[in-house]
Amino acid sequence: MSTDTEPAANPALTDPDSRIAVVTGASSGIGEAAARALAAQGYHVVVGARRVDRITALADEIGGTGRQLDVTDEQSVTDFVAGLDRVHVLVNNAGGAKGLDPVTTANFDDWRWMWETNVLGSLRVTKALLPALEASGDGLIISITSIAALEAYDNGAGYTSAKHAQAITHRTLRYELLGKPIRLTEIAPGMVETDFSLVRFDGDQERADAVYQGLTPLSAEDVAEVIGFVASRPPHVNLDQIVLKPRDQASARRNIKTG
Ligand code: 8X3
Repeated sequence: MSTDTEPAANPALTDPDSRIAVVTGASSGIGEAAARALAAQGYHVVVGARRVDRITALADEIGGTGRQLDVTDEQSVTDFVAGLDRVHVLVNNAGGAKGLDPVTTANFDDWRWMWETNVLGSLRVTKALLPALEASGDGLIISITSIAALEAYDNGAGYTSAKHAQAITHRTLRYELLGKPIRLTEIAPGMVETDFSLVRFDGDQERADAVYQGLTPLSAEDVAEVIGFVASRPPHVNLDQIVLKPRDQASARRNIKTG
């Protein structure tokens, strides 16, 4: 099924027997791999991202639904969730890092982008889908945070503060939704070789490649396998928080290259 301009047009979305998963930031990396993993488990996956050509191709490939999504735009989120009355799994994956500057020279545009995507973007999508997650009778919210949600490091405050805020919002929901049929899992990856560093370094391929040279990072598929595991647990099992790093990385700033 390709890009869906009539929100409820795909019968899988309203079929009471189908299990629906929603993945944000699905045009590449962890989001794309997660969409594939969930589709392989039989979910009808609704994939969202700004790059409509990418999500259309992915939706075609996995038999899902592709819808354009900009998580920083309220109207885009409203359009994205239209007709989604029952959702079993939401993977909040959209987000990322921009820049690696000390606080003293913080770039406000970079900070705004990181807070808009990671924090407010995840909040916006989650808020919009909470009724559908509850209506499914067995909802699951997976937030892809980062080890940057657990640590502070030099020059990383724009990203670490945004990831901490995203994670705290997620963890707060775990308390506030207690008693409702919605599980919450935070997945906090370390180094994953995707376009993460390319975005962080504004398209500087050489600088991005250097991050992963000399060690073996996680792949998007490594993280997606964990997402698939979480989504395949029975409804009474809540995996609260999962931290995964490459063997070669001990913390955000310590790996086999830095010692
Ligand atoms: C990114 C984690 O370790 O690459 O979310 O800085 S790390």
